[in-house]
Amino acid sequence: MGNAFKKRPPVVIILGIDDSGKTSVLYSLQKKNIDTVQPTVHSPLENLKINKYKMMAWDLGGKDKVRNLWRHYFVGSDAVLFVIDSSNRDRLMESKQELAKLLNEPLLKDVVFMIFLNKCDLPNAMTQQEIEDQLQIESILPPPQNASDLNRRIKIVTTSAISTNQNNSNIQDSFIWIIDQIKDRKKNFKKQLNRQQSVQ
Ligand SMILES: Nc1nc2c(ncn2[C@@H]2O[C@H](COP(=O)(O)OP(=O)(O)O)[C@@H](O)[C@H]2O)c(=O)[nH]1
Ligand SMILES: [Mg+2]
Repeated sequence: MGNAFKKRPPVVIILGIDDSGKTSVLYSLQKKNIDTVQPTVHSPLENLKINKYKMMAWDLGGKDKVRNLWRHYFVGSDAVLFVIDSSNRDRLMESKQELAKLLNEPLLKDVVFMIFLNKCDLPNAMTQQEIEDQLQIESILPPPQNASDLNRRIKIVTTSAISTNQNNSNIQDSFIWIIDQIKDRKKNFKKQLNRQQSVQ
């Protein structure tokens, strides 16, 4: 009998405040795979194919009023892709606040976090260093409770959803990193489980 749960592709939720470029990032990724994906009308749940791997992505709304709906997607998600508009200095703190909430969310404690500093093609975009100085990720992470908290899987990259081959491969590589991290996490989890069972 097939195990539907085990076989399901990894799920990523794409979050971030409105206008950061969440949908554009997804589109840019799909354009790259135009030969392999079926033409689909955009829906909140998109099926992706990254190299040989299947993945599912929730592209959720980021307006203030609908952000409280994000939590309904936490259970069952393997990764969060958090998108920041690096050209918008006025709203960087708003992004930081939302990111801090997510990083402190117990249901997301073990998921992989990928942070896109998007729109890096714009001339007024802040550099990664500038943004990291303001985000101070270390300061918004909850205090670690155990070893795995110390090794949270978080990566920050600059991206542009404007279609060029270089941008596409950047975004593509980031998704491959997400998939690798999810696989690694599952492997560790299985190892732990085996260890616990052998002790009992
Ligand atoms: N220059 C530039 N514009 C972008 C980029 N990503 C998104 N945009 C623009 O930003 C606006 C918001 O993008 P959208 O994907 O709808 O954002 P969402 O609300 O987070 O889904 C649109 O006008 C996009 O064309 C980018 O990487 N570079
Ligand atoms: Mg959108």
